[in-house]
Amino acid sequence: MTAARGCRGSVPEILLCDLDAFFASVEQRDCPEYRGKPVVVGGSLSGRGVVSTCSYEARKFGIHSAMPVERARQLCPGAIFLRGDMGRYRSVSRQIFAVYERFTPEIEVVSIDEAYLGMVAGEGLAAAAEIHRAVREELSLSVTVGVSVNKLLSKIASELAKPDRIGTLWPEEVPGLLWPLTLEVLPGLGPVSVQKLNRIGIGTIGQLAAAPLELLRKYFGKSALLLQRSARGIDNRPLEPLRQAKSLSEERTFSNDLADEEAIRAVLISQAESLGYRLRTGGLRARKVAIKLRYGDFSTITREQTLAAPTDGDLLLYETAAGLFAAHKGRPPWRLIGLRVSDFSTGEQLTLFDALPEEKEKELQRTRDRLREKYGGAVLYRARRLLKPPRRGEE
Ligand code: TTP
Ligand code: MG
Repeated sequence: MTAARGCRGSVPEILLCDLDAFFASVEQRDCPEYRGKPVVVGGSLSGRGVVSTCSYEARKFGIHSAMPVERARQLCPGAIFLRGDMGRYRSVSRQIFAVYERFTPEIEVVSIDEAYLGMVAGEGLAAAAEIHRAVREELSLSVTVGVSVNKLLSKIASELAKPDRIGTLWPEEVPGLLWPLTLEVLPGLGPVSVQKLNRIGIGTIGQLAAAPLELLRKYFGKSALLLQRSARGIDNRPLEPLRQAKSLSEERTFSNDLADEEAIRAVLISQAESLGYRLRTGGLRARKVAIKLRYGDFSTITREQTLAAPTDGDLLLYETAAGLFAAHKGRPPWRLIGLRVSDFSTGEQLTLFDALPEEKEKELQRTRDRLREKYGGAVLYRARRLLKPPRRGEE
């Protein structure tokens, strides 16, 4: 790790900061009697639904995100089951991002508890230690920080270091540390791709790095090069602080074609919630909303609508998207659905990670509740399951 430090010299560094068992840790922090115990957050009053997350104590019983709550109850009947409080988690999230802001203006928000931070060459590790300490001392939470020179390696470094530690994975360590590991460690590689690779005799990241590109092309087409590059630790994606983004999007390819309109709407709800959240944390509003739809025969369309006024509200984003879907849905099945927002304005917006006024927080809560009432809690849980298969299951 130290040998090649000098060579790295002028290469900027990137941190990936990811809170440990985020929702569950907030619960344990705020309720001392939950500390040291298996805590499961998720589900609904009726006891159905899926696990959003659980404490590391609960993970020992085999419980994990996206697992049906009923199954979690079977695995650990004595666990503490909580429905969770998104308003509180969002406000803690803003406090965490406010800590990050003290270290760098270059922040790419990935999710409610995860962000990439751009650092000057040679400063990543020291900043990581400071951030780890500040989050612990000021917010009583534990964050894992991955440090490297690109997003991919920082992300892997943090996954390998979890929980509550700082991990590094420098490019020169890739052959020794990364190559012996199995494919699941590569972010973004889902179970279907892993199986495909296993079938052609590729079981480790090193084998993927060394495989003939032609062979990979046969199975992965245009993605082959990207796949092999990631196995070699190469990642040229720039850091994208929200303010510079021209558009934000989410899309989901289905491993099996979907013929169920309700499931498509469920995915759109989830995408609208996520994009709405990203807009709000960045103090942005979007005037244009577009959907991308791929039909059974692989033909793909995008359809856009311009709103009367820019918005950062989940409900309007969802309703616009659902309207576009209804108008252009054609015949089932569908292979992909995506949602994109663009044409941003900042107007009277908050600065990055300023606290939302209480009224605004309440309004958001009402919107979420309305969505749930209108479309049913189950539909939202279903969306989560479609969007987030257990852990790194994105395909
Ligand atoms: P993650 O960072 O994926 O998970 P985590 O913070 O609970 O655990 P760790 O990072 O230590 O592995 O997700 C952050 C939060 O997002 C999580 O606390 C709850 C929420 N979430 C869901 O609601 N559904 C999900 O399927 C996942 C994975 C997370
Ligand atoms: Mg986390």
